[in-house]
Amino acid sequence: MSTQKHYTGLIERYRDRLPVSASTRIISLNEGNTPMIQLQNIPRLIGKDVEIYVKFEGLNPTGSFKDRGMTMAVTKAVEEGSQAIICASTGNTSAAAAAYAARAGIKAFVLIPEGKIAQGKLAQTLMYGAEIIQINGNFDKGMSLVKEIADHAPVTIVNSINPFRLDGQKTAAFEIVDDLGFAPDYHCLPVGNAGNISAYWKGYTEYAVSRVCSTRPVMCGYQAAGAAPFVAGHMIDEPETIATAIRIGHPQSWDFAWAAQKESGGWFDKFTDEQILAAQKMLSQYEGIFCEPASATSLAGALQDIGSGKIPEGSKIVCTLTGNGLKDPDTAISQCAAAHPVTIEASLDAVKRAILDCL
Ligand code: AN7
Repeated sequence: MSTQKHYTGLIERYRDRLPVSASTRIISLNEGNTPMIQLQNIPRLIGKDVEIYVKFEGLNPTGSFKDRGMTMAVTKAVEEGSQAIICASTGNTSAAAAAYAARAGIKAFVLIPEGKIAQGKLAQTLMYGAEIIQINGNFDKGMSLVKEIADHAPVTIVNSINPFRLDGQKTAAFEIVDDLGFAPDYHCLPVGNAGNISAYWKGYTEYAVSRVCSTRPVMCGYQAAGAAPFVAGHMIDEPETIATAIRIGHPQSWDFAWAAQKESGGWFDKFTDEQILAAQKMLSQYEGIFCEPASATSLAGALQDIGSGKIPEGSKIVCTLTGNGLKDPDTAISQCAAAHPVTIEASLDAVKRAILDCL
C-alpha cells in the first residue's frame, strides 16, 4: 500500500512555517508543488556551462504564482470573518483573488486598468464570478484607491501589502531548496509590485536561519524598460510595457525589495519589450515552455548576465516563470504573425506538398 499522501496545497505542506492553527479552515486549490525544469537546449545554444532551472509557476491552479499568496490571504481573511476581499491588479492577482473567493464562498472585488490586462486573465476573472471594477487609470492608481476604500467598506485587501500574501509566496523558495537539496547561486525573477522578490528572500532567509540550506542566492530583479522604478531609483508615473503584468511604476514592496537586493548582493536591471518577447519565444521554441511575457523577463536577464560573465560559468541559476503563456494569447499570436498559418486545400496532395516544402 502506498504511504504517499494526496497533495493538498502549500499551507498543509508548510504549515509549521505559516501562520495557521490546527483549527484554521484552509482555503486551497492545491496550489504550489510546481515543477523545476532544467533547461537543456538554451545553455548549449549560448555555449555556457551553467545549470539553469525554471520554476514554472504558470502551472498553479489559476496559472500564476499569485495562487501561493492568495491561498494564505483568503484563508486568513475567512478566519478573521471577512465576507469580501478586494485588490487592484494587472490581471493575475485578480484571477487568483476571484478563484479563491469562489472557493471560500465570499465576494471578490477587483480593480483593473481598462484595456491593459491580458485576455486570459479577464476571462478567468469573469468566470470565477468576481465583481470587476474597470478604471480609466493604471495599476498604481487602482492600488491607491484600494488602500483608501478599505477604510470606507468592509473589505479585506489581498494585494501584497497584506503580509499573509508574502508568507504564502515564500513557500516557492522552500520548494526550490527542498527540490535541489541546496539554494541556487542566483535567483532571477521579474519585478513589478516587488512582492515576489521580497517573499523569495524571506523564504530563503527562513530556511537559512533554520539551517535547511547553508547559503542564500544572489537575487536578480528584472524589470521592463518602460516600468523600471528600481533601475531609475525612484517611482515612475506613467509605466508602459507590453508585459502588462509588470506595468507598475509605484511598487508597494519598495523597501523589502531593496533589502533583498542589498542583503543578497544582487542587482536590478531592465529589458526592452523586444528583449522580453525574444526570451519568451526562445523558451517556447527551444525548450517547449510557454510563459507569459512578464515571466520571460527573468530569462532575458539571466541570459544577459550569463553572457557578460556577471553570473559566472559553473553557476546554478533558478528563474521564476511567474505566469502561463496561455494568459496572453493576443501577444503570442501577434508575435508569431510572420509564421501565420496559410490555409490550403483539404487534400492529401496539398498537405504532402506543404510538409515537403518545409523539410
Ligand atoms: C506574471 O496581478 O501585480 O513583483 O496585479 O503577474 O510580486 O508584483 C502581477 C505581477 C511578475 C510581478 N510576473 O510580481 C497583479 C500583479 C507576473 C505577474 C509579476 C506579476 P511582483
